[in-house]
Amino acid sequence: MKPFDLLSSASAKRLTALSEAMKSTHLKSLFAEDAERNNKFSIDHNGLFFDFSKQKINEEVVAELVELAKEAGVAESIEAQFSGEKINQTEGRAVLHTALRAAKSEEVRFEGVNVVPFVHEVLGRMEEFTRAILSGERKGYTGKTFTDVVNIGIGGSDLGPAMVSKALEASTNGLKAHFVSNVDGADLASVLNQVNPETTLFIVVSKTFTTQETLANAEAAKAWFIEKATGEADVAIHFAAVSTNLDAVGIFGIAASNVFGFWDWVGGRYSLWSSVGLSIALSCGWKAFEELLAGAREMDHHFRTASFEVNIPVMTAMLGVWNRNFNNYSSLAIIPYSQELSRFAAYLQQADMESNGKYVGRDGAKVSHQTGPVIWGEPGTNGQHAFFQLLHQGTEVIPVDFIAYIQPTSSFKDHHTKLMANCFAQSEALMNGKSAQQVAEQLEAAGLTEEERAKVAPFKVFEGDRPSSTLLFNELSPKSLGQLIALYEHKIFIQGVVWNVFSYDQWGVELGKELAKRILPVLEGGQKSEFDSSTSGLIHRFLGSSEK
Ligand code: G6Q
Repeated sequence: MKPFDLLSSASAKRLTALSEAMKSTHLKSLFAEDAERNNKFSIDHNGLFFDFSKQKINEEVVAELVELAKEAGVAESIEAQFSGEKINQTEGRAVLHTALRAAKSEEVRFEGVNVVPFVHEVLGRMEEFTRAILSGERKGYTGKTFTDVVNIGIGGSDLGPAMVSKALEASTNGLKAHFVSNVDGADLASVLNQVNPETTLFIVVSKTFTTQETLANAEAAKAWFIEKATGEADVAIHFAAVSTNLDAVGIFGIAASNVFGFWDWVGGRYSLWSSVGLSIALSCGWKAFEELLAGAREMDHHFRTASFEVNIPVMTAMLGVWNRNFNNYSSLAIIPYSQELSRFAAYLQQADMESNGKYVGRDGAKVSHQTGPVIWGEPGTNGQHAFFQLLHQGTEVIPVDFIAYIQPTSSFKDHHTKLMANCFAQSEALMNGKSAQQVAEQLEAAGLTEEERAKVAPFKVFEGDRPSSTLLFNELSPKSLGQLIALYEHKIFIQGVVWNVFSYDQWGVELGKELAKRILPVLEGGQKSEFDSSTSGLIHRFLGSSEK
């Protein structure tokens, strides 16, 4: 497929003109002029209501964004990805996380071979392992039933499982999950302080099994365990591994029956659906894991078959392109009104920024347009008492994705009503703002004199006209979570197509892995090496102080 140059495309030129024209129209007047606006700019699909009517768009903009998607070859790209083409060209790999959630009856071919039976073979082993652990059939070295699982991994081998497990643990049954990722020993120490070696299962998760942080944590956890247990033989009972590098796992000393593989056509940050999700299955139960996969599969089907106008991932992606490239908004806030999704923004930050935070186009030359925005966020209402000030009155416009659920997840039903009132009020306020006249009336009603009013009024005015979308699900369940994650995965993919970047490599991460390896031997005292004056200054100070 020939590289797509966003800014020289015909639809981009029209979108630039439309964005200029839209500048003089306030979002609230778009609502005032059209009673049907919410119906026009929303998609109701299988338990999810996607409301994008508070985006700064009109019908012409939407039609042009759809045109742009067509011009960029989105339909062809979707088919190329789903059918196992090696679209990750810089690593020479296919991108088939969708095959991980394919039904047993489906066929997904990679290099002529249907991979679905391999996927289901591993799923079958995971199910059996999960069942044996949760039923108490497999016990710890002193004969006790397992109570805790510690996932040792980082990046894609941590963020997805940690986010999902946190989101579903309260509504499901399984082991208590802990996640150790950082090579800061404080991370491991704090988890080891909470668990009992007799009843704890460790899962070392590393696609490559070469990642410094994970190997350091795994070795330390193993040493801690051996010291507490009756000997090295107990490692076979308490340690499992997930990796594509089975040789390295063998050298580490994990029993082959406790090793779960996956494939190089699964990117780290897209791997929670594979055996990387073993800690999800163990902490939430097998049924929940299966439902998570089913939810993602449902979204895959919608993505692959719905026409662009009513295709939630495609529309989400194209609205993001509209905001990034035609309105110059450089970041996107992700605000779930759900405490269970407290790790969702962190998860999405990796999925999105590691995929599309790239300035080199598919032709190897620097792109001439903006690519991935900064993704960040925290759950509401907490965020309201922290950074929402900047969303409402900061000098830069920051679009927001609100994520909310109609059904409460706790028995405190009144809390949920309050939570939703806050969520809806925030998107309303960002859109409407508060006019000088409204402020004047409020201040007058509060009894302020004219002089007092004049003094304080400018600070209390909100321009509004700030865009947001709301993803309103019926309920937070494994299925709806699967839908949500798959939705964003597909959004990221489509944006990569439009921005003409390779979304599935991560050379920035690889760089980090290389750099520390050069400095570590110097800090360990054995080697000399040349650095810039700042780096060597920091090294000398570290060595000087740590020697004292
Ligand atoms: C994800 C990235 C990265 C990776 C970690 C851990 O897409 O490649 O976050 O997941 O660096 O890598 P390993 O799983 O190989 O330890």
